[in-house]
Amino acid sequence: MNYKPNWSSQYTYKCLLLGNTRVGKSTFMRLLSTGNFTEEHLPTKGLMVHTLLLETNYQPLALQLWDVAGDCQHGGLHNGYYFHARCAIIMFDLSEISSAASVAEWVRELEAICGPDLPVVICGNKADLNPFPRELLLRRRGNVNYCEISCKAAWNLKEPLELLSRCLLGYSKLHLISEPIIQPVTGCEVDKQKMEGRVRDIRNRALVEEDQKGGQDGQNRHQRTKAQQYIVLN
Ligand SMILES: Nc1nc2c(ncn2[C@@H]2O[C@H](COP(=O)(O)OP(=O)(O)OP(=O)(O)O)[C@@H](O)[C@H]2O)c(=O)[nH]1
Ligand SMILES: [Mg+2]
Repeated sequence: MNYKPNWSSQYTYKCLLLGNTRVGKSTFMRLLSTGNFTEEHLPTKGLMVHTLLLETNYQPLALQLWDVAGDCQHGGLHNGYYFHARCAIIMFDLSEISSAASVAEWVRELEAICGPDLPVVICGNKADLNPFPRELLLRRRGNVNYCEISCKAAWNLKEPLELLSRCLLGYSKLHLISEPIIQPVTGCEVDKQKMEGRVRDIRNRALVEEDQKGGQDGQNRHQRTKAQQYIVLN
């Protein structure tokens, strides 16, 4: 058979979708694959996989999303799911502080199995709800990116995919040139300007990696003290 797919399997990447239960992992995957938003929370049992084909200004690639139960009762994540992962989206709920507090734990678990160099996007979902304001603090590392989305308002859904594609293919100016047209739930919207400012602020306040190693100067000590007032995302 003379079948030639228009992307090479070399450019197919397994992408883990991680995060606590109810943060919206399956909603995100369902939206991207069917365009439908579901109000109900149907806990994922075990695993769902969906492959997204992405067109970029450089070359196409495929992200194979692995959506697993955030809750151990429904299967949880076994180490085997992590094998051969090439990147990950760690999702949390912007209106639920405890889901943000778990992000660092998800990062640690991921790194323990896949190593520290895996491209990761930390993604706050439900930007249409009341996001908790300034508690988020990110540790800046080369392979970790931060973004916020709303599945319900269909806002910014392409950014996590774009950030991962840039890391995976190594083009800093890469952007997606096509995306599924997804309608927001009627009446659900986000204040885009406000949200974009918020994300900029979180990115700007990120601690540089040296701070984690415990520098001795006064400024680092000051930053570490301040950091204790925040939820540190990774
Ligand atoms: N307001 C709002 N609700 C959302 C959004 N995204 C998802 N939800 C709701 O969040 C709930 C949980 O969504 P799921 O996608 O099932 O969560 P999950 O992370 O897959 O949960 P598990 O499978 O249990 O790990 C559902 O009731 C969704 O309707 C959003 O952007 N805004
Ligand atoms: Mg799910």
